[in-house]
Amino acid sequence: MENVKLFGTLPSPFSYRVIWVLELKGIKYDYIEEDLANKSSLLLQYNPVHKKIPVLVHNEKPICESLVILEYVEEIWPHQHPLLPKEPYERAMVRFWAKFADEKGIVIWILFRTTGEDQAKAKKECFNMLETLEEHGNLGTNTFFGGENVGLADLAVASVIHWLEVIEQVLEIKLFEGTTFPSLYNWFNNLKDVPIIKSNIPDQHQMFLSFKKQRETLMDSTAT
Ligand SMILES: N[C@@H](CCC(=O)N[C@@H](CS)C(=O)NCC(=O)O)C(=O)O
Repeated sequence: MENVKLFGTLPSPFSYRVIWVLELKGIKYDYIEEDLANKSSLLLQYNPVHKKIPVLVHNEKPICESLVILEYVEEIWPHQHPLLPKEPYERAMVRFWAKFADEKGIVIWILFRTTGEDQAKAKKECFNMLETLEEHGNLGTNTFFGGENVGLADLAVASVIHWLEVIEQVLEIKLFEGTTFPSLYNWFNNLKDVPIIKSNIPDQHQMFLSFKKQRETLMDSTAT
């Protein structure tokens, strides 16, 4: 009997990557909400290196780092909603875009935390990231990054784009627009229409209220 637990916080984009894969593959799991201001001894025990969520605990064995977790889940349950295409080159491409999202996606949090020149620089980097995904992601030909099914790269990129849209609202800016990035915009709408994603994606208005408060607190603390 499989025992699967997910330690996360909501609405962390990294937690959602794991929630989406477990839901897509139909794996039963218990979700444990962590308070990152007061981390549980279990979290510290399971992730002594980074002390971060998400952690997936499979039959008492912890796995850390969201992309590593996704690859692990794929290896353990390969037949239920495969996350990677069959052909090695296509698998490599999907991994390339997942890594790209992981490395470049961090810029949305820099955008969220900065003002002035630093924010202008982050905005430019964010625009460049979107432009690269638009130009090189092959989304004009494919519905999703790996072809016709939602896979590893889609989950990684969605955990940047969905959160970016909220950050844009808080900062009252607009970078991710359908007119500038038509293929990427279309891809995201297709992804949000996938029933499992649709019913497991955090509500952007709720996120907006919470992120707005966080931004105000941040600005107050840097002003003093
Ligand atoms: N690279 C990690 C990032 C995870 C991460 O940044 N988690 C944040 C919450 S969104 C965290 O646990 N922060 C707690 C801390 O830094 O102390 C992954 O992909 O899992």
